[in-house]
Amino acid sequence: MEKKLRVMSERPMNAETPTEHLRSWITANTAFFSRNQGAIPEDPISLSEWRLVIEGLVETPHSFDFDQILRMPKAIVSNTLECSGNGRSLLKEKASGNPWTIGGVGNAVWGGVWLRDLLSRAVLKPNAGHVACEGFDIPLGSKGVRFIRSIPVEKAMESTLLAYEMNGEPLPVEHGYPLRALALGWTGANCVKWLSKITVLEKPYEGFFMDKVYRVFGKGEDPGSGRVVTGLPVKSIITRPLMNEILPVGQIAVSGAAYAGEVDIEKVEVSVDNGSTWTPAEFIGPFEPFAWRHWQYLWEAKEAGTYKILSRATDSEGRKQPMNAVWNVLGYGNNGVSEHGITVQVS
Ligand SMILES: Nc1nc2c(c(=O)[nH]1)N[C@H]1C(S)=C(S)[C@@H](COP(=O)(O)O)O[C@H]1N2
Ligand SMILES: [Mo]
Repeated sequence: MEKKLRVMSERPMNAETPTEHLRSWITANTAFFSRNQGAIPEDPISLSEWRLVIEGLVETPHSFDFDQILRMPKAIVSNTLECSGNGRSLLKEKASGNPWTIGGVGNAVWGGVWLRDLLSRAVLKPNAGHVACEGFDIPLGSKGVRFIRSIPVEKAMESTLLAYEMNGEPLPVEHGYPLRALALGWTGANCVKWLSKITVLEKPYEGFFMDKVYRVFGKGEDPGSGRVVTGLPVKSIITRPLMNEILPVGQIAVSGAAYAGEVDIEKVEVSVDNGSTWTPAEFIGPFEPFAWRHWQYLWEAKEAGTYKILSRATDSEGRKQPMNAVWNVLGYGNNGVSEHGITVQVS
């Protein structure tokens, strides 16, 4: 594996995509960020040993082998995956966790099967309310807690893919080989890698990765009282120019990406005077549900000086990025305009 990433920790492996690699609409597998609570399996599991068990509140529990999955109707969808903590290090007040800048995000075209097709075969019982996904990665903590996350049954039946391909290649080991969940448009924490078991429950699964983390809560508050992270909030990032770049007077291409999870991006505006005036950017590249939209703004920089460039996205439900992010203890969901601004020198 030859990765082009900025490594934040080796064990577990947590690494972000360098900004230059966020400039293409598809993020190359070799440049895609990597976020892990446990150890990435050293070797790919043998497909003849692998099974996906479906149990709990279903009429007929199932154990699918990989061939059965491959024989099911295939779906190919784009999805921008972002870690809940992306942007954390840009918050004005420090929050604990991996110091992501903007690179805890990437966009890929995923091939796989709809979770609904598997759940329909097993037949949900009437009291089915949540669907818990379990990964077979080896826990690193002393308590040995496996990565298990549940999502509401509505999300599982509507728009959750189980992916075995990423950008036309078999799902890479570090991204969950042979099969991972993708709750489309929801934060990475809802997208369990190395899937081995799905348990249908009445209520949300209770466990460390549901109750202690991936919740939005303030100082002195009980983590379990916080809102569980789900859909991505509306956000934009600037990928060109780079922070502190020195540029000649003249036309400067400002570009980036904007995304809002399950919702489309309606508009992106750019300010080169730290928010006094705003000009619409133009969209470039593909427009697909659940995927980011790339944009650019051609700025005529007439005078030398120091400039703070900001971008601000609005989604199709009229929600705008806030000027400043709402702080929380674990620093989730930083979509602040100001936090994501970049400063350049024009000379
Ligand atoms: N089994 C398992 N799945 C997991 C994780 C994990 O540690 N173990 N991390 C989650 C988190 S927090 C994120 S952001 C995404 C990251 O996916 P990636 O490493 O493919 O980019 O995987 C999610 N799925
Ligand atoms: Mo994450």
